[in-house]
Amino acid sequence: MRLYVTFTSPYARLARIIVIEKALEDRVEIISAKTRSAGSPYYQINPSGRVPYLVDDAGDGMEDSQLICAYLDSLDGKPRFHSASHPPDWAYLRLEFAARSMCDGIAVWGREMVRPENERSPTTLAHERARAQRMADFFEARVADPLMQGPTRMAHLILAVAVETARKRGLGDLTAGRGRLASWMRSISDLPSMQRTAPP
Ligand SMILES: N[C@@H](CCC(=O)N[C@@H](CS)C(=O)NCC(=O)O)C(=O)O
Repeated sequence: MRLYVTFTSPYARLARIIVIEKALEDRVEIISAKTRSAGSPYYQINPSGRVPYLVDDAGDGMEDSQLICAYLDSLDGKPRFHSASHPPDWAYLRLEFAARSMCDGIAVWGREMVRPENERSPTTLAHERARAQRMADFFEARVADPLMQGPTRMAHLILAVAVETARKRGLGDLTAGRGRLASWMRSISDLPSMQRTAPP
């Protein structure tokens, strides 16, 4: 299989984490894609131009970290980061999708920050800065929840990647003044899969 990534994308990082966690490194080749570039040869592979993008053993391509992580996690028939519980675990899913929402905002911030300074929107940056603070407060109040303390699931990985992306992209340390989130982050940031996928 081939996994197209950029090493700065938080979404591609989630897929790379699952590759490591599920011991798929021998089966998945990680390929650096040229995104956001007119005429990039990558557009012949994935017309949306986004990463992550996985081409499976049958040659079928799929995009979006949510689908790719679930697919990779399911390959051995023993998913660890996703549950197929019936009825769905709504309490857990609420946390996972809140973490995704936080990550989406931080990704918008990151995208804005890679633009030349005179092209950045102060309105967008202020909006995302405020959203990130609200979401950090939200998780400060919830990381003690058993759902955020138990075995690592996608919600944990997404929140940790979001907080680390914020720090890396100049949005600041969202754990500052948030002791519970800070100590929760320390434990997850120590995972070898988090350390090995840290953004450059
Ligand atoms: N919802 C998608 C988001 C993917 C995404 O936005 N990727 C960004 C990098 S963080 C990208 O490829 N941007 C290039 C572009 O928009 O052309 C996912 O979860 O995979």
